[in-house]
Amino acid sequence: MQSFIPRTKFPYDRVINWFPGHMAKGLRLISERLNTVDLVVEVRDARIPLSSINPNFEKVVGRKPRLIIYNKFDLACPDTKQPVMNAFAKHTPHTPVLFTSCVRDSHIRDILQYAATLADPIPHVNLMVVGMPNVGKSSLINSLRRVGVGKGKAAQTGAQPGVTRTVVGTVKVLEDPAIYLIDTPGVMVPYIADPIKSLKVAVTGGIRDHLADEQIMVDYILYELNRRQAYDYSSWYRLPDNQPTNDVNDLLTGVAHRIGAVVKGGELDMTMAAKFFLKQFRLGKLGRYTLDDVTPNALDDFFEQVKLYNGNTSLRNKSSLDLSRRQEKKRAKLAWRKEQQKKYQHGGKRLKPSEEEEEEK
Ligand SMILES: Nc1nc2c(ncn2[C@@H]2O[C@H](COP(=O)(O)OP(=O)(O)OP(=O)(O)O)[C@@H](O)[C@H]2O)c(=O)[nH]1
Ligand SMILES: [Mg+2]
Repeated sequence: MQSFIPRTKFPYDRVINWFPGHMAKGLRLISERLNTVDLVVEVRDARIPLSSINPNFEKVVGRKPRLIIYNKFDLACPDTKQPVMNAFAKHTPHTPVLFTSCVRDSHIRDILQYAATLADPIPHVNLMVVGMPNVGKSSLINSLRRVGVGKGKAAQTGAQPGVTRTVVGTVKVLEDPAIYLIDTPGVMVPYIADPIKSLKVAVTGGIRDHLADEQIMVDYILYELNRRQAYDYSSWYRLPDNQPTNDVNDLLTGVAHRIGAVVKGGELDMTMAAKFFLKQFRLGKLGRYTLDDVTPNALDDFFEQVKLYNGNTSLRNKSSLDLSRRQEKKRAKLAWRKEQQKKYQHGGKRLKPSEEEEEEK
């Protein structure tokens, strides 16, 4: 072990791009539905807090009040949260950021609580969930619905990206105040210029596996594990002398033997081994890892280069006078309904106005 020196670089120059038609259409529909939306919930992947930012959303939804959710935090390195929160507080102080995991009800309650605070000026809160593919948008909607109104799945989810193909909704996730959600298809950046960035998105499941070579993805994970001296894989997959390796073929040979991935003639099935290893990584079985550099300097550099929208779009700052006509209409309708209920109901019995007037006398 002492003599093992991990690779310090991962040379990779192929850009993996994926932007099928349903994404272009999805982005258009998101833009069209925006005027009925009070808050955009942009979901990102906590394992790649920078690489899962889609600059397209800045253009399309940037000027709407927005809540940023870093989901799948159960799979990311726990140390990711603080530096990322600090960087956002410094560079985009008007945009709230939460780290969540769909399986943690307390995280889900935090989102509901935040959305409920908006119900002060607005009677019905309409939320639209957007984000890159496979970050957990639909899972989040199902979790919000389960925790908020105790109801079952409303949105289809899946381990591969591209499950939600069109804009779907609205789904009620809270009764009082009334909160509704719209699900949208994951939208990829049409062209990712940085090859490593595209590889990170693929490794975390944002790009269809057949477009990114599984063995290269495993090689990249191996490189990242070694960099962190996370060498447990060498004993789990019984590598020679339990020694770590820089060679993906050594790793995949160990994995193939361990899971019995053998094809006709006794040859090892390296693709099956790569798929298995990738799945283990994505399920968090190898540990919690963040693939983007989240040191304060790297975060500052990122914010210098990429200008994220930082307008004060917070709904909390809006007085009722600032509300849109649609919201004012909703508010007036609700007030009218409440008034009618008070007027016509008495002890659960519906009274005619004249009867009630009689009583009032
Ligand atoms: N570990 C973990 N897995 C999650 C979490 N949220 C979602 N997932 C899993 O991630 C995968 C993708 O979830 P979806 O909800 O379908 O993702 P999506 O963003 O709607 O994906 P598209 O509709 O394809 O854009 C599923 O296998 C979920 O079970 C989370 O917080 N933690
Ligand atoms: Mg979905």
